Amino acid sequence: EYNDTWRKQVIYQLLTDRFARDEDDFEHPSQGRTYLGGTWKGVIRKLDYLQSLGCTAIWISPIVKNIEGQTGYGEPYHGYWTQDFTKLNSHFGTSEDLQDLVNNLHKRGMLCMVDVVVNHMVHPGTEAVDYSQFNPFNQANDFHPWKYIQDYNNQEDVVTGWLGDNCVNLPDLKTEKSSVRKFFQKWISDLVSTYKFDGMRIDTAKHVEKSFFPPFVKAAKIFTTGEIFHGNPKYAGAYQNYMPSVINFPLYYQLRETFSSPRIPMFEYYQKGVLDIRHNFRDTTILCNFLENHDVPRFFSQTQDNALALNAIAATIFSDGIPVIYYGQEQRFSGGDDPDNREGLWVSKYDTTSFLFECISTFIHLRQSLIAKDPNFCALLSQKIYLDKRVYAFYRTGVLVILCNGGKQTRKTIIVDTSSFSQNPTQVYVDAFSKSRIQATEKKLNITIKYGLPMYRLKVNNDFDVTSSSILPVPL
Ligand code: ABC
Ligand code: CA
Repeated sequence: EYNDTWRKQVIYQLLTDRFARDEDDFEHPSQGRTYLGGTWKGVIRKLDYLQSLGCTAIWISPIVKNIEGQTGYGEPYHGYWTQDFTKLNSHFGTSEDLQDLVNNLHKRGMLCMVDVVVNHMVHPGTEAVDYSQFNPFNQANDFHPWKYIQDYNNQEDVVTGWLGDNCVNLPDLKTEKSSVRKFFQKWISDLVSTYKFDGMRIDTAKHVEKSFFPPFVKAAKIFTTGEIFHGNPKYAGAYQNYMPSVINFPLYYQLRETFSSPRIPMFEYYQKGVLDIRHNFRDTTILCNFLENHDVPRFFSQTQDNALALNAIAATIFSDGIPVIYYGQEQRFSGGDDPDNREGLWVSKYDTTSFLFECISTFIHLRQSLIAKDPNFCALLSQKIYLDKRVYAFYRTGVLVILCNGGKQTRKTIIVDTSSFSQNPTQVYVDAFSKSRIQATEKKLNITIKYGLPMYRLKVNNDFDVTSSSILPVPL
């Protein structure tokens, strides 16, 4: 079943235009609101890079033809401004290039998730929309009347209103109309058979009525996760009755508040970031967990502390659910709001020895070795083993994850009672980074938190092999 396959993945979210060009030119411009030349061929060239990071799936930008030319918000280098659903975005390459990309991924045992936009098309400016330029929805009565969303607390308004503003507005499709739905069902089914996609991310999903999704997901026959951009777990959780997975915005907001500012107490993180989410979603093991994406300021635009960042990243990689790494996170990018958070990755020279790259790679390989040892890892929820104002520690099938939001100054020792997860009263544990060992005495484990870092104490059975090199001492 494809949901089980996806639970084991680590997804790398990339913006096709910003990830890699046909040829490397590290001096090429890397900022702004215009196409900068990233392509599907470019992605193929960097699959080794992704594999050394440990990611096993990629999420690419929407692939269909967008409008051409400048608007008040630049060009659609991000791919979200559809003009023609039946053609590809030629800036990203040809149909063959896209097929090559998916084939190359599959050869490596990797998966491809495509971003799809069904909520709207695009229209720049304030004059009347010329619907005839759209394909196939080329008449006004395929769209809701032009009226911007005014009240985000009114779901009817959120679903039928238009996104955007007078600079660039997004004509809202009548997704409730049966001809529109029929088109999309056939469209997605054809896309999947032509390009062999393994998953899709549905853009603006909270702006489409829920009843649209079950037949759409069914027609696609692939893993589906929806963008429900909302911090409330009850609101977002409701969507899991209509599609298998959603992007975990409730966790995102808690991570930012816990590890950035105002740094809420860990008690609150445990309640809101763990328990409330479990309470409101039918299955947390398939949510897509992230710390950054293309719509929010990067973590390092708000916080400089590497220790806090590593803790937050560890939370996305080891909490219930599927980790998503946003391209550039591994290079410690620090752009703020859109478009600054969409830097060309080439400025990093694709360095696989940078500090964050090695840390993230270590986390990911650790997760994968845990899954390899025990296939139940993905299905089993984490279990609280310690909680105080600055530390929340949990156990999950072979690993102890100690999250601390005290920052890099923190040095403290906690005592963990091992009886709830280990039968062996003198079990030995090894740290994932330093490889140093500690041993429980009478089911009690003393764990020293140094520099506020998350320390991974693993059960040693044979020997635990973490592929990446040891990276301490850490530049804090
Ligand atoms: C362009 C410019 C921007 C400019 C903007 C007005 O217009 O680039 O600089 O600020 C694409 C492009 C964007 C472009 C837009 C609009 O199109 O990528 O660059 O912005 O032309 C998805 C995609 C996104 C994409 C689109 C459109 C949708 O991921 O990349 O944008 O296809 C809303 C939508 C969400 C959408 C997001 C950008 O806007 O719901 O689907 N993302 C609140 C609302 C959200 C809202 C969010 C951001 O703010 O609830 O609905 O997202 O505006 C918490 C609450 C949250 C709240 C936050 C702010 O606070 O719990 O609910 O979120 O406490
Ligand atoms: Ca809509």
